[in-house]
Amino acid sequence: MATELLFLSLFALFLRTEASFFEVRYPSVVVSAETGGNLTIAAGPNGGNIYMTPGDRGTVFIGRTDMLKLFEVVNSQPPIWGQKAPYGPLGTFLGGDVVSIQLMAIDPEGTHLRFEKVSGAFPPGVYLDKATGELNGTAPDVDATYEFGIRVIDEHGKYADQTFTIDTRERDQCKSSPCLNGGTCTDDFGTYKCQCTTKYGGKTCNIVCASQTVGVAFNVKKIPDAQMAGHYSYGSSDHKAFEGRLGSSTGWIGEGKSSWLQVDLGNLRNVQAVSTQGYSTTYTLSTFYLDCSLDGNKFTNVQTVNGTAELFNGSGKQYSTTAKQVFAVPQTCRYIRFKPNTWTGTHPGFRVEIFACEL
Ligand SMILES: [Ca+2]
Ligand SMILES: [Ca+2]
Repeated sequence: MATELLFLSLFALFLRTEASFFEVRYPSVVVSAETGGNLTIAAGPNGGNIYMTPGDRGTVFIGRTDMLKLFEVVNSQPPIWGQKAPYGPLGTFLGGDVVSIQLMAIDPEGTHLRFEKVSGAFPPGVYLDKATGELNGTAPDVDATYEFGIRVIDEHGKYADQTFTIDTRERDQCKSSPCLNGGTCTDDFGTYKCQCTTKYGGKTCNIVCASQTVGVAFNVKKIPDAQMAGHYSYGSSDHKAFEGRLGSSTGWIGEGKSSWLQVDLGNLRNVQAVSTQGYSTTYTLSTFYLDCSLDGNKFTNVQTVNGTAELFNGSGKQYSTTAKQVFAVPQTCRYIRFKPNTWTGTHPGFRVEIFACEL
């Protein structure tokens, strides 16, 4: 021990005096420095080893490189996939099914793993959690096979790739018989379509069209003012077409039989009924015809089952009473014209609502 201290003291002395050369020889080790700055540590001639042993929480640096860390990285093994190799089918999912799959991999060194997609495509609606390796989402409603490559990477940058597949199958959305009231179901991708019988409409044929207002009425006004027009209005009167709304305090007044009040529904609809009220004791509606048009240009009259123009009833003298009239034959129309035929008082004056389903 005393000898070791002596050598260390000598070593320090050489450094303090900025020696350009020194050489320390001990029975089994040589430490030498040259003027050029090279330092040699050599084991002695008897096959000795050289050990560089850091403290419990220390390490060994060469330059700025942590050698223990470097060896850890060099020796680190890539992660190992737990799934079938080299091809991993992850399952078959019906459209709309919840997809929840944990990709399994381990690192022999036990470092934290992250996951990345390196090729292919996930099913639309399915996503990878890069931190946990979970695939989550909802299976698309199509018959398809999705193939994708996932790379699992450890904290040393070592990685392993694996290819997986997910199969999806289209679900029969008609299986639950969603169409009501005699409607016919057609399956589609992610949805279904109902072909409703005549009187019904809506996604599931749950709407009775003759009870479904389009919203002309004054307190609803789904039909904007600009979609109402009057022809041959009374004395070019102050009463505008848009006043002809059921429940309005005023109404639309026409000159006579050649006058009409038109409502543009904005799109084609399955029209099945109308309601009217008169305007006042002077301006009423007793009977009327209806014209229907797909394009606002060519109009045809709403007919009975016999093919003759159907004559509808208003409320006549009971002008404030609402008279509802259901068509004998439902019509597909965008434009509806109310054409007064008879009235009490001096002129036809009235307010309207229309009942229809969206097509
Ligand atoms: Ca590793
Ligand atoms: Ca389907």
